[in-house]
Amino acid sequence: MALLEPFAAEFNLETGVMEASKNLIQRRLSSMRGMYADEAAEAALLAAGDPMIYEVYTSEVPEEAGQVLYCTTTIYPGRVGDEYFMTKGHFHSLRDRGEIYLGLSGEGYLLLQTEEGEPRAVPMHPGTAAYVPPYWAHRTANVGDEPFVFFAAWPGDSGHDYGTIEKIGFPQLLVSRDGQPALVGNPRFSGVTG
Ligand code: S6P
Ligand code: ZN
Repeated sequence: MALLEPFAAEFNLETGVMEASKNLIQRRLSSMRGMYADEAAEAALLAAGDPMIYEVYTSEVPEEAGQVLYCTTTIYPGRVGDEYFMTKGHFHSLRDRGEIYLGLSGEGYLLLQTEEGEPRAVPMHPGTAAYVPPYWAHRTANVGDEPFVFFAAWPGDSGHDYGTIEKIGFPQLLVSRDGQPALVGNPRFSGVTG
């Protein structure tokens, strides 16, 4: 493993913007087609201009064992039908790699599931350190009216498996009910992986 020079990155706690980052990932609704339950609402939003759902400023640390990768994620406020704007979500390719999230700004939820489809949900606020244990798929959603911003750090060799979530979804949907976040069963959840 190469000997890296120590360094520091500055980022904005309100917006999540990491000025020095050359790696900005932008996810519009069109890049996550089919992940929201309400297909008619998705089609209407796509026709109305394809909203930005979330942005990720990533570190430039090598993706290898022993390194610690980090990023900031900014999920914009909004819903597709009743369902709050959210990330795609993933398992780590190496399933026994965990992760730590730190809420910086706004209000959100961390949604998780095991490979057996056992769900969990953790509310996140500024100052919440939410732990993603090894083996749990994870996705975040913005349940407030402002951008939801959080910092994440995870092992450099984790890798990302998006395909499993694209195929099976999450067991629970996070929706707005009378203006409050509520978890409901996902009727399209296709269950256990494999
Ligand atoms: C990476 C970590 C986060 C997400 C980011 C976007 O392991 O969990 O940095 O990458 O929040 O979510 P997603 O599901 O599109 O990668
Ligand atoms: Zn992750």
